[in-house]
Amino acid sequence: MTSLAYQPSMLDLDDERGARLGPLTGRIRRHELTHGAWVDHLAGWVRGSDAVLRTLLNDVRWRAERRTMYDNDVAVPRLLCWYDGRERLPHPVLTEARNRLTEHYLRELGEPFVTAGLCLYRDGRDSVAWHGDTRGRSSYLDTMVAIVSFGSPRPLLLRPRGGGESRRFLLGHGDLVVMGGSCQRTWEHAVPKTTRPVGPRVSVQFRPVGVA
Ligand SMILES: O=C(O)CCC(=O)C(=O)O
Repeated sequence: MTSLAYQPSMLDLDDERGARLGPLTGRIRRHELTHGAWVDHLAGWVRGSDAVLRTLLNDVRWRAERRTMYDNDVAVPRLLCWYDGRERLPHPVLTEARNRLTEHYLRELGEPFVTAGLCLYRDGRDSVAWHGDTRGRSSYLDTMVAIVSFGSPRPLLLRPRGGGESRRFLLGHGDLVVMGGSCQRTWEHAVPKTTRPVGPRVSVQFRPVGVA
C-alpha cells in the first residue's frame, strides 16, 4: 500500500541500522492536565520508523469494521487489527517497545502493558471521533494508554470532558505519547479528518489487560 502524499521522515532517510528505540528516562516529558490527567510525550522515540511502517502496511491483516450510527450501517473510517497479548506482534520493535514501556512505567502503573490495538489511517479521510477509552477498568480506575505512531503525522487532540482548553500533539514517524492518570475518564481524544494530502499513519496503542 503506497501513497503519493507520504513524506518519509528526514530522521529515517539515512538510518541503515534498522528500527531501534531511544532512551525514555530523562527524555520523555510530562504535560499535567486537569483532574489528575496527564500526557507524556517523546518525539522520535523509534528510529528507523519508516521501515517499520512498511512492514505494518504490508504484513498486518487489516480489518474494515462497520458500526450503526443513527440507524445507518456505516464504515468505520480507519482499518484495525487487535493483538490480545498472546500472539506475536507484527514487528520486533513493537515487542521491544511494549517491554520498555512496561519497565519504565511499572512502578507507577502497577501492571504491564499487554494488548496492542493497531489502527491504520489510510489518508486524511480516516479519523477517530472524540472519545475516551472507557470500556473496562478505565471507566472507574486511573490507568495508562501508550501510543506509538508510524508514518505521516496526524494531530491527536485532547479536550477536558465538560469543556476547557484543549491540547494538540502531532504524532507520526516514531513518536510516543502516553495518556495517564484519569485521562480516559476526565478527558477525550480524537484524530480529526483533514483535507490536506497526508499519507498513511499507523497508531499502535498498548494497554493493560481489561482496558479498552
Ligand atoms: O490514532 C491514535 O493514535 C488514537 C487512537 C485512539 O484514540 C483509539 O483507537 O482509541
